[in-house]
Amino acid sequence: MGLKIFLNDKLVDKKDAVVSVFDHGLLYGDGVFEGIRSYGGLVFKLREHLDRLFESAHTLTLEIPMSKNALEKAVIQTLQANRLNDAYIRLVVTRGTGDLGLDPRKCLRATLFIIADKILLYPKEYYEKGLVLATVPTVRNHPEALNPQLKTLNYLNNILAKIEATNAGVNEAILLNAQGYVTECTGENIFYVKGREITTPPPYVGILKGITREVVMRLSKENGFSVREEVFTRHDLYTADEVFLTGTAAEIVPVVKIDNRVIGAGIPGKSTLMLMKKFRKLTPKEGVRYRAVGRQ
Ligand code: PXG
Repeated sequence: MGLKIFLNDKLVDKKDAVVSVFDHGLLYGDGVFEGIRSYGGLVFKLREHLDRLFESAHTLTLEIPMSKNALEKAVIQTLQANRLNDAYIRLVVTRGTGDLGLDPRKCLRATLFIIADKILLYPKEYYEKGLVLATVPTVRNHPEALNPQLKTLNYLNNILAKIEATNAGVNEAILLNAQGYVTECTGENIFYVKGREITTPPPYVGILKGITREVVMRLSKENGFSVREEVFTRHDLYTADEVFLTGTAAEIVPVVKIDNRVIGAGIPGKSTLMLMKKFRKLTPKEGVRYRAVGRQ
């Protein structure tokens, strides 16, 4: 049995899961998405992901053709149809099919699809040895141009940064904003640890308000750290005890080198390792449970 995709209002075979070349998601990147994970038959923070999806769509005046409750059911239906207990879920809503002009009013109905598949985990060595990062020339989108808080289908800002990181021979990019403050990586938020303080940039510098970021801020407080959301520069990262990234795909991943400066002892730090352990305990607990299905 092949992969089943939820398209608009029903499950279809992968080969039938196609959208029009006139879809404005494709023609203009006009749409929104979420990347979600399930762990042992529980969709981690599904409600928070749906809230963010609806908020991004609201600002784009994009009407999602389904209620939040119906969408929650559709996600679970897709997981069950594919017999997945641990999965990566991609939820996409586009403006829909229109004409060759960019006017969204020409698109009568949004296109919605849900892909659920086995997760492609980051290599184990990223967690054991830590990542090497570099700041890249591409500046993060200005919040008054395309606010990074909107999780839209227009990811070229991030893709350009990723290309630059690859060209520089490092694992991941750090994007600064137009003022030179640290924002985030291409698909992860950034944190640094100094003593008993953990700092991450505030949303107004121009970042996606990551759901993992929120969880990690809470976990840090619960474990005796003071957590600050403050603007900072690369210097603060270079001189930190520890640096780590957070995201749905990455979870928590240590960083050991930035722009050729060794961070702390040059190995994953003890606070990062502690948070990674606590986070992994939490993932099969906080979210929406569904009936786990057979073996995978
Ligand atoms: N910043 C950016 C720019 C992101 O795209 C995050 C931070 C972390 O947010 P969450 O809510 O996941 O903690 C993201 C998330 C993918 C993929 O397939 C990307 C993300 C999430 C899941 C999958 O590239 N980005």
